Order: sequence, then structure tokens, then C-alpha cells
Amino acid sequence: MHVDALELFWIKMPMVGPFTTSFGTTTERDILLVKASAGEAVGWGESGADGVPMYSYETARTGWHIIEDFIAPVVLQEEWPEQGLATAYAERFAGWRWHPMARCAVEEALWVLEAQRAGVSLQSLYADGRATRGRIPVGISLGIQDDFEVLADQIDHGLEQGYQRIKLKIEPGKDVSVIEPVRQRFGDIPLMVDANCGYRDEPDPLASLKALDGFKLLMIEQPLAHDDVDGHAPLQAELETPICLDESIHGLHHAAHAIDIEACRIINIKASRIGGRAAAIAIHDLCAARHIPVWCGGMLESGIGRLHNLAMASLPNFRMPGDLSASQRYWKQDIIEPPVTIDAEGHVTVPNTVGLGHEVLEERIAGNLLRHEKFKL
Ligand code: OSB
Ligand code: MG
Repeated sequence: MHVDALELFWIKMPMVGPFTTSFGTTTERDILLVKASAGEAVGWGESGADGVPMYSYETARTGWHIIEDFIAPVVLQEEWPEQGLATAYAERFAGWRWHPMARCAVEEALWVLEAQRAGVSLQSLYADGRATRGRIPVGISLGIQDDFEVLADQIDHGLEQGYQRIKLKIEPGKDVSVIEPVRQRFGDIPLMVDANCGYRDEPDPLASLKALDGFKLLMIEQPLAHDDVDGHAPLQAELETPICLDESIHGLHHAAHAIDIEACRIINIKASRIGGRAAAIAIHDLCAARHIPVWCGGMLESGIGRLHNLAMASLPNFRMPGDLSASQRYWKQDIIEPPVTIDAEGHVTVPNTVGLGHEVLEERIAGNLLRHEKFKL
């Protein structure tokens, strides 16, 4: 088969509120979407990159450049297998250096295209025979706040909505002083923290993190630098709280190395960070074999990335609630219909209809559009 066209949509979406991590504050998201078509079938994917290189060096613009100049020409020219289109794409680009978010966005679109043409759900393609769940428990990620009462309200609201786990962003100086009053007020709730590499330049990161060890946190996510897998091993050896790696895991070999040296006990899987869903699922399988639980991270995705995350997170080793909140957590109007919603028990239902499972609203995309182009041979 041939892919007839690849389209890029660069949109800017206002967020319902600011989201602050140790690397900065986001109030609106630049999102790069990919639409792939072949005959009547279309598929959608999303790059996890933002407009600003904070979490990742990639941006919507670098994704545009990589896809327009390098990926699209290959995708449009190549003769692809009808079955296994997306995995063939993943293999074709597996040796390319970096730009995981750009590569992932196109791969996602091809997974949906393949599902459409085969008349199956995205979930069943990702599962490829593995067991899946029809609904999954989800958690919420809350940004750093100056005012404790604002944070406490957000936690209250999250628990009320049923979220199964609360993740709080921390940074040096805003850790124990936040977690201690949260434990006092909310008791034994399922609680974890994410440092987004914020402790990398601390003179004694172990001392800072040891101070959190008594609060029965589910995990401490990514305290040290993205390129410092090794530095986490001596920390993990001294901490009772499991370390979870996010930014440090860019591929299967990173995951294997982190597990080998016991740098972490849990891994956060973001397909966009890893370069695609096929690579992400390979890490899922490796972690299952090595008895390391994984959970699905988020990049403040629009509904398109959110639905991909949901389908992937229904695989069996996604054993902990992920950052898979409802559309309305971030967006006044999502670009899918219906939006992703959370039920009273804190679960989200994974679509099992053909393709992505929810409708993509192109008029909403048009309403937020910065740039659009269609690439054909
Ligand atoms: O580290 O997990 C992270 C958002 C943007 C960049 C990095 C991260 C996050 C989140 C929010 O924690 C996850 C989400 O709900 O999408
Ligand atoms: Mg993280």
C-alpha cells in the first residue's frame, strides 16, 4: 500500500490554567498534529513537543522540519505492507538519531490508519494479542503552586472527581514544605512527586530526597538530570521510596540499563519521548519480564495524544494509574468528540471501536490553527 498524503497541523491551544514544573510554566500549548491518509482511511497522531524546548529539546517547529524534510518524503514514496504498516515504519526509522517526538507523531497517525483499514480498534493493534483492559484507573498531575491553599483545593477537587492517585510537582525548597502539610490535611491518599530533574545541581540531592522518605510516597519521579541514569542508582540504594524514571528513558537500552544498575524501580512510559508506540510497547514488555511496573506519562496532550495513551495504557504491565486525566483537566474545548471523561470510580473507558475511537473535530483544529500544509508526492 501507499500513504497518499501526510498533513501537518500546528495549533496553539489555551490551557484552563497554568501548569508549573521545575523547568517552567505553561499557559498555552503548541501542538503538532499529523494526519495520514490512504484511500478513504485517515489516521491522526500528535507530537508531545511544546512550542518551547523545556521538557524536551524538540518543539512544534523542529517536528515540522523533521517531518516535512525527512520523514514525509520517505513515507510517501515507500511501498508499505498492508498489515504491519506502523511497525514497518517504526523499523524503517529506528536507526535515525533522536527527534523522538516527530517520529512518534507520524507513527501514531499510521497506527490509526492501519486500524481504520483493518477495521479494528487502536487498542487491539497496540495489544497484538496481549491482554487488555476496557477501563483503566487514572491519576492527576498538579503543578507547583505558590499558595498552598490553591494546591489544597486542587487536591480536594481531584479526589472528589475520583482520581486514583495525586502527583505533585516539586523542586528544591518546595518539597517537604508542601508534602508535610498535604499529608497532614489529606492523610493516607495515594501520593507521589515529580521533580522533573530539579535536583540535578543540588550539592547533596540524597539529603534533600531522604527528607521525603518518611512520607510514604508511591514514588519520586526523575530527581536528577535527563542524561544521568547512573546518578539515580546510588540514590535508589539509599531510599526506601521507589524512584521512577521519566526524562532519562529514551529507548529500550536505557530502560534495560536503568533496571540492570537498579537506578529505579518504576518506569514512566511516554511514547513521544521514546520515539514511538512500537518502542514504548517494547519497553513495556521488557519491564514486564523484569518485574518493573510501568505507568503512562502525559505531555499535556490534546484528545488525539490522549486517546493513543489510553489505548496503550490498557496493556497489562501498565500497573499503576497514569497521567491520563480527562480532557477538561487541561482544555475548555478538546479537539475530539466526545472528550475523554473520568467516571465516579476514577476510571477512563478505553474505546474499542474502529480506529482512534472518538471523532477528530477538524473545525476545532482550524479554530486553533497556526500553520497547515499537506504533503503529497
Ligand atoms: O514530567 O510528567 C511530566 C507535563 C509536561 C511535561 C512533563 C510532564 C508533565 C506532567 C503532566 O506531569 C502530565 C499530563 O497530565 O499530561
Ligand atoms: Mg515526569
